[in-house]
Amino acid sequence: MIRKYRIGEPIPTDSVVKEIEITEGSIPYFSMDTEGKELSLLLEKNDKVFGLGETVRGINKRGWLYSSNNSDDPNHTENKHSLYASQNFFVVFSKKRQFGVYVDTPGKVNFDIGYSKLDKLTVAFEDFDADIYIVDGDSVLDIVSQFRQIIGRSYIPPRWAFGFGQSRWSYMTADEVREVADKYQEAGIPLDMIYLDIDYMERYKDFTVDDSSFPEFPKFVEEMRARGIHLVPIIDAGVKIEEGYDVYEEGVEKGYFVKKDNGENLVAAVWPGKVHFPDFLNEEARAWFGNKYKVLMDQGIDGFWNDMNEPAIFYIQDHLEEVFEQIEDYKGKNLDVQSFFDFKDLVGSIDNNPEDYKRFYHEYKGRRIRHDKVHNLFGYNMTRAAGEAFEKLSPDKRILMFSRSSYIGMHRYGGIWHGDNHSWWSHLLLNIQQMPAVNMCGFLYTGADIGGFGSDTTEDLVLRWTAFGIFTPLFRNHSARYTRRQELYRFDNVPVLRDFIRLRYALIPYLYSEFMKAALNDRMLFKPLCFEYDDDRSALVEDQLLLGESIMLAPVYTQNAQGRYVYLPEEMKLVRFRAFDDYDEDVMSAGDHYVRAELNEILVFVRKGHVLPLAKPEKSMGKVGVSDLTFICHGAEPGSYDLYSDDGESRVV
Ligand code: MIG
Repeated sequence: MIRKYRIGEPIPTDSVVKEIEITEGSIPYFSMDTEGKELSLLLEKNDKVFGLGETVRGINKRGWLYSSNNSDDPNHTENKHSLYASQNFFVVFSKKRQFGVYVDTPGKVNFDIGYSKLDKLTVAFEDFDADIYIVDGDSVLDIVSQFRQIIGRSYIPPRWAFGFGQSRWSYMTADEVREVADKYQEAGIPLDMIYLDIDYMERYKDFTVDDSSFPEFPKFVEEMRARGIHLVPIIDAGVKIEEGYDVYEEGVEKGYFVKKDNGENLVAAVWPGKVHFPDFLNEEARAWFGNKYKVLMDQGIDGFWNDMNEPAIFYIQDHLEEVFEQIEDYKGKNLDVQSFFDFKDLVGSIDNNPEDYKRFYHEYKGRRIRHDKVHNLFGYNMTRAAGEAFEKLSPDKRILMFSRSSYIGMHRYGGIWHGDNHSWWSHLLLNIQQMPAVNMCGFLYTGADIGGFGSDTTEDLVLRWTAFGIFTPLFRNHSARYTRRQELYRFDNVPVLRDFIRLRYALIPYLYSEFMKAALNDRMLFKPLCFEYDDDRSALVEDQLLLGESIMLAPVYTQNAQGRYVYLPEEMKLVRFRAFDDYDEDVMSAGDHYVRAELNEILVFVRKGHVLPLAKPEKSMGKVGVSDLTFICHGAEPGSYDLYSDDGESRVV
């Protein structure tokens, strides 16, 4: 049962697609403090709080302050409060009680979950306007499914997007991209996608291709397709200000860019230098921008990633000018310590400055609204622009789309990647822990940058991270320019990595079936153990996940480990994979076990009464079939597994 309560006059977000009548009266479970502008409830000792999507820290969110305030922050350390997303749904549960809460409001929301006081949960938001949905159900999974039903079906990518993808910020030329394809081919490692970062564009202009470094682009796209590889270009939120550039000129002429108080277009700076931001919240502007993807689709492109859409801002022109003026005051003066820090701050706080989000306005649903009030909807609506356009531009075939920034509702139009992580062991664990939380909020097609984006990676980290990554729907190795190169063929353990990637392809019948079943039935793909097992121990496990109906994962995520402790809530069959056709099996009893896992081994546990189908790996997704399967069974017959299969590209109605 879902009840909807309204506080004040919330700005609509279009995240909930089902009509639900407003219930009058006080919101269950919470007490409301109108003056302090917060809702609060007391947590009991055994209450757990799961959800909130892509956030820092563990699966159980108790013990920290999370702030929904979409931020371009490339350092996902545990002292942070905000990452790129606002996914305001969580579930409170223990054996005694369970309920879900969705806080639907487009501005900043603070979730204090046992931070100020260990046993208190408060939800606070500045303008006290929100729709609050309270979800009651028989179990956590039931609560999540009910919630997912009201927000609409999750985005379904083409089947090829379950292949492996290689990316790096700094593939500068078509030849460099060819080399990546060649090296993968020589190494015998399957590859379905190569991602193009901002360097493919002509001076970072959206929907352009640099003709000198990527000549005859349609031909190049075609050449790569013939080798089984989809090129997936990036699109940024900012549109370069440049005379003669059609996107800029049309946007200005039609008034589709966000505006300042005085009605002028806001001038900001990002990679292209000075830019305007399209007003994705304005329906007409959204349709216009969405249609631009056609320029690249006409050249054979069938997948994209949307970046910098928090929006990330290097500086705002007006702010920069203010800084230059103020800097004059410091000239020639003897700076004391305080004025030195003020001076430093003046310049240092110019990018992604929260105050700058108050300097521009949107035309949203017939009203002019200051950006900070709807900040968390920006990336969502950029991706919605693409998603809505794809339905018209490509009515028959699914298009790959995922975004960095998000809000619930965007899950209908695209997936997400988990942003700029680092090549740190702690971020492998974070990747594991974020998977169920984003699923709860409707995001199924997701994955993190395998091997880590920032900082220099290490071979063992790449091995362990790839060993987990083979299970995530979006499976992409990506890294930042100037960091150590981390394409898989560069490491000594190429044969091991080849076997890992081939195992991914062998798992496709299972992974795709489970993904499709989750999408079509509003279910989760990755679940914490306690969503299915109600013993007390399962509720404390933060580093193992159930994936689909048949298996449990226990990834190794620590440096120099040769195995790990694994908790089994019931008897399971351990499958220690070295390759799709090289593994040992061992039925293990419920309880705690130390399980060996060398760098070349991947642990999978098959649940009792379940089956894991395996295909023959192929060098790209197009060839992976669903006939000629082998089955790893644990107290079940092969025929009991419900395989989902379709052509993998037609839109699902
Ligand atoms: O300011 O396009 O998260 O994946 O490689 C950095 C360059 C901009 C941030 C993305 C990252 C991408 C990078 N971008």
